[in-house]
Amino acid sequence: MGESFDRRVFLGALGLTAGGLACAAPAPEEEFSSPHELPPLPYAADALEPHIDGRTMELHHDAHHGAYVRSLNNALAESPDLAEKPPEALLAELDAVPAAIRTAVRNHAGGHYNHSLFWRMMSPRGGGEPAGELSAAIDKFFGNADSLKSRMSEQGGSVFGSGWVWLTLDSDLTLRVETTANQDSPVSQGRIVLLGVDVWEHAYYLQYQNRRADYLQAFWRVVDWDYPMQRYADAVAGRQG
Ligand code: MN3
Repeated sequence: MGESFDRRVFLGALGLTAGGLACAAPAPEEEFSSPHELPPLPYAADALEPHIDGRTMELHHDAHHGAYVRSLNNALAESPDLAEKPPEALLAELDAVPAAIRTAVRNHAGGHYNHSLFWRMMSPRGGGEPAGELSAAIDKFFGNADSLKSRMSEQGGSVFGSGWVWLTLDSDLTLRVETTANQDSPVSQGRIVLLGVDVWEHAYYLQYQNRRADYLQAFWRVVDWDYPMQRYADAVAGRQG
């Protein structure tokens, strides 16, 4: 009886009933039992310094990307068939997602997918220039790698509010620079993502404050060209196969 009284006094001091506390604090295992998982960063959080600072990377990955994963799992909790699909499959067929959860899936599958790729587009050994087939395609569509970088930096700088700037590949192997708002992904437009830069303020504000252009320049110093080169080669091989 004493224990029960203490519990009531404790909950009362917090301004909560027992039911309220249960709602406010879900059991930890509930947060990690759903199908989508936060992938670890492929390098230490501070590995991209001085270009992108470790605290930004830590918050961006753990807090922001982590929240997209949790919210996606929550949105899909009542839809086991959809919950088994990888995020790119959900994004490619948003019309097949029930209207009641479509916006949540668009935002959170987009956030999960976009960030999962983004971490791998950067490396402590990054920078430099693209090579191989991708380099030839960039030259064909944009003139050279510098003009691609300029175009992406310019369009990334012009995104109003939150969004991304992308280098994408169409099914006819057209390369394109495009932007999306919020966490919308080019996958929903039928494109393959080769490269992308997150221009949400959370991606740079701690280090660069309002200087998005400086952050975009910093991205080119850590870009891992091997990633889009491999994706391009896979896409060309898949089209020929
Ligand atoms: Mn982000």
